[in-house]
Amino acid sequence: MHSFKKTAITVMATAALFSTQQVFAKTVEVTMTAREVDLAVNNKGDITMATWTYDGAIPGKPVRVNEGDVVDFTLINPAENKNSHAMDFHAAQVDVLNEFSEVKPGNTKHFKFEAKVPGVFMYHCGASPMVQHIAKGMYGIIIVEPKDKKNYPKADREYVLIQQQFFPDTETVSALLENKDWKGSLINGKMFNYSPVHDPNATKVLESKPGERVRIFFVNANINNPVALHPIAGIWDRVYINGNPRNTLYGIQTYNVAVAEGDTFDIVSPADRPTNVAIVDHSMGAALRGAITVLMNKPDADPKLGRGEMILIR
Ligand SMILES: [Cu+2]
Repeated sequence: MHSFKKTAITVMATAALFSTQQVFAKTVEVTMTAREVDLAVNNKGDITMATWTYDGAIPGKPVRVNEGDVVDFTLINPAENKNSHAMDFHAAQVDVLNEFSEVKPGNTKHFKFEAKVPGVFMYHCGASPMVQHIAKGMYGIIIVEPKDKKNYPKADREYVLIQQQFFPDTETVSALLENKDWKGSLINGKMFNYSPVHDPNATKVLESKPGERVRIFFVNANINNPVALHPIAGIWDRVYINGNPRNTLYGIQTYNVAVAEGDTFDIVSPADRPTNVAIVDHSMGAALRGAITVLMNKPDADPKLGRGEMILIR
């Protein structure tokens, strides 16, 4: 009797678990169009790059799903483009020769995958030569929200930051491979994008109120260099390696983000006073080329920033 009861409870609990998953799992349709356009990569607007992009912007739009969701993806490569393009979601477990294959101009590709592993992942174009497609701006982030949130406190604000090396000459692939002549660090597509302290033409910063938990979803889209991510005048409260709360570090000053890695960083600034933090790639050659982001913690922080669409400030 006792064992029957125990089994019955287990079966019921399992059924409840499955039904919960079925309620939350959904199919998320995502469509992107490859665009080959010139874009400014500095705040003044006088330095441009002949970019290849998803939907005409660097980075491509953030994709956000829940663990267990199915991503139903379509890539359109318009006939006016000169190059084949592709899509490689690091959150997918599929066939590189099938789902991730190249799409010629004038063609469209469609595939689905289940986002089984929670975390933050890079996506990028894998068309050949891949180094060139990434250096020209074809990348973004996919956030797979974890189901299990017991070790994942709710954030008050969330921001996406994606770093990329800028090469004025993206046509010489051999130079890209040798890491020669890179002149800038782009944060979400621009040098010193959110750093009016270092660039008088910068107009945007990240904002939060003192004491709020600010969560940074970070991707290193450099083609060659790791990123030493450090908050100047702060300490990372938590670093979730690969953005997965099962891999949590506490009280970290600097965390090294490998090329093509995504990590999540929480920072909680002092609650009793306004402060500023500069989020930098502490590799000086990258910081001084543009990898500095100001986070202002002030009582009148814009309530729209760090929420909804505004997790990525364009
Ligand atoms: Cu491409």
